[in-house]
Amino acid sequence: MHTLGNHLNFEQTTLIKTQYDLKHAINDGSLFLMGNGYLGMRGTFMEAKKADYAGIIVTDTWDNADGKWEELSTVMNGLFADLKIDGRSIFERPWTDFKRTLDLTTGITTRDVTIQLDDVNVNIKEEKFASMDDHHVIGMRVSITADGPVDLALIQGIDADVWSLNGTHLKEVSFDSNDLGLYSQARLSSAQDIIAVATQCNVHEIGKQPLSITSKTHISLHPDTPYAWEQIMVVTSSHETKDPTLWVQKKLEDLAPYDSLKTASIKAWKEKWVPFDVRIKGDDTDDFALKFNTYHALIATPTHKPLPIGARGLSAQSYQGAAFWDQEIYNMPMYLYAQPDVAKNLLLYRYHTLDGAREKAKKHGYEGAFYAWISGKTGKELCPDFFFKDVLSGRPIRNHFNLWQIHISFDVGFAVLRYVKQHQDEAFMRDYGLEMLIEISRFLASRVAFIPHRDRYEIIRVQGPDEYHENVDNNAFTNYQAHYVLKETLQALDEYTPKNPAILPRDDELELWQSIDAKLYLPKVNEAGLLEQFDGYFDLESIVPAHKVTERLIDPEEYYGYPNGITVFTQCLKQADTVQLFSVHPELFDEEVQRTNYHYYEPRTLHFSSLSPTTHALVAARLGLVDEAYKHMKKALFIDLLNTNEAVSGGTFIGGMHTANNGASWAVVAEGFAGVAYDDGLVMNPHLPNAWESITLPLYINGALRTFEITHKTIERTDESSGPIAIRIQGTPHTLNSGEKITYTHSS
Ligand code: IFM
Repeated sequence: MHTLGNHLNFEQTTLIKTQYDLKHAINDGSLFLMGNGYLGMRGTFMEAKKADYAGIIVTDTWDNADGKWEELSTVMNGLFADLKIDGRSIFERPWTDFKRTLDLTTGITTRDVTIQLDDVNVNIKEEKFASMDDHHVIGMRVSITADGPVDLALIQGIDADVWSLNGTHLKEVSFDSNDLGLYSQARLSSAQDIIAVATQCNVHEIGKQPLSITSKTHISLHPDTPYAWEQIMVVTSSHETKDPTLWVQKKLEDLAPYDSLKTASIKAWKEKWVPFDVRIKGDDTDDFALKFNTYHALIATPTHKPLPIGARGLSAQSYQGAAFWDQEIYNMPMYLYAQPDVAKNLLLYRYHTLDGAREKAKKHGYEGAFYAWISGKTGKELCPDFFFKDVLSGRPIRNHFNLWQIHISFDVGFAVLRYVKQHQDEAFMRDYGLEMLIEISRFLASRVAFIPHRDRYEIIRVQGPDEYHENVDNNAFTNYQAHYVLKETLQALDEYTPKNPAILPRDDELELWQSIDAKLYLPKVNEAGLLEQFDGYFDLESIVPAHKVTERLIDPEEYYGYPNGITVFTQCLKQADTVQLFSVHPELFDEEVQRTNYHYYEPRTLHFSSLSPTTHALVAARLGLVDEAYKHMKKALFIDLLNTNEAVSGGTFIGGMHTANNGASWAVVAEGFAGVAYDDGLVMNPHLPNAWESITLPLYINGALRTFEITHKTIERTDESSGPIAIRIQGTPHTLNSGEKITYTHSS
């Protein structure tokens, strides 16, 4: 067994914890999450309730219960079970020999615990999984044994007393039962949507409670009569079927036995892992931590329908279960290289939310598509105007994330272009992509300002990814990203004919776009080789290292950013926008410029965004700054495992899995250390950390999955598929057939 820290260990592909403390329940519930992109069942135990942060979060259930936060709902828990001894829950008794596990390859979690009674010990073994084969199903098997006689009351049922972050979503909860199982239906509080849950378990006696339906079984446990039960829950909503209750009833009728469901899920997981199964040789901990992050990225990603990846996936309702730019910039690369169908599905989600983006643009006086900063099902803006508080005055702060982080639209356009170029999906471009690009360019054209005395277009009053500096002009990341999308859109208009010609820009629009393409201000590198993050950034107070700025806090809970937080009039950054720019557009600046800027901005960066470590690791690795890259990669790999980031910011709960970081960890290995890129063909410029011997990397290329074994000196193709692969290594073109190996030398 290997130690990770925080009482966490691992053995091969299994995460293990041998200590239980309610204080860690929020975090543990996320770490041991089970899921399948449709639902996430928090890693809590059978007897857990609201106070233990029990929750099953189902995608496509957005609802606003408190009038402020529209978020995904937690649904009724059909896997509730408790064992009472003399009327007291096992939760209230001393536990010994506690061990919980999560097998990343099968998604199965277990708990093994002994409950100490006066003269008897009762051992409980609990096993659970969210089916990867049938997304509506979660199964649990529990077995109990005792070393002496004891009478137990087993209570099983559907519990609506679940954790919900911002208000109670489940209204008009009703319960029912028949010979097959227990049923519950609820209406979401603001939406008219219906949630239905059914549970199959051993029903002996039915007793109703206001918030749950339970069945009670008396068990006389003896050392030679172990007892076990299986409980299987199914769930759906009115987004999927007209009559959810009927649907779950039917589902119970046809339900396969527990073992068959489990076998099918294990098989589906095995297939799921094939394209994502990156191996790191040389450091077992890094290898495990990468797998852990990939597991969480996978279970956060809906694949059954075009729906968004939430910033905390399906691990908690924080960040509203909604998509940010994280989806296109941090989660997308893994899918672009390993399973492009999933990347396409995510882009289709953005296509289906075009109307929401159009509405947002119109509302604020612009044209085209201004994508929501926080985007749920329809793409309407979910980001409230007020969410941080000035802790010194108690007054709310108006942050402008929803209005000024306009880079979101260009990030979506950038992802469309990446996908189409890398996978030559012309049909996608004709049917969907072009329309998105046109609407994004329209938005840009209505958002830029022409400054006559400088004879150029500028993008003023924005907020870059570095959220501590709001209301800035000509943010380098935003301007370059906008320009790239516009330039490529103009080119795409020459190359592709859209399915629907009515979407094409008018001639006067085209003329304006060409003028913006020619005259959009793109900040240039100064004499010192530096690119200014935004106009006037270099005039701000320089504090190095950035952490020194925290000495100025009056209250530890103070918000650091706009309008007058401690970083605002300084060069201290939440994350560095120029480094961010290099991460998506390495082709725009030579390596020396990137290195100079990296060394300037990194010491000024607080890395208080969970997105920051992977961005820095990726850029540093590409630049051959291997130790620096590895330092940031280590941080990224352990953000969740070691619970390093704050769960509350400015009074708002932001805990749960850091899904962008989970997905981007894969990207750092592939695009950073293995140096993979797509530039009219596959490119590889590896820079492996000293601690690693090799990376085994499956990549989806030319319509099939190929595998590469990359060491400090060689790249070998290890898959058995036929046909050569063209690959540029350190600038030299090669072709690699299965079993062939190339020796390379470092360019830097
Ligand atoms: O999208 C990010 C943002 O850049 C920083 N705050 C958290 C968001 C969700 O991860």
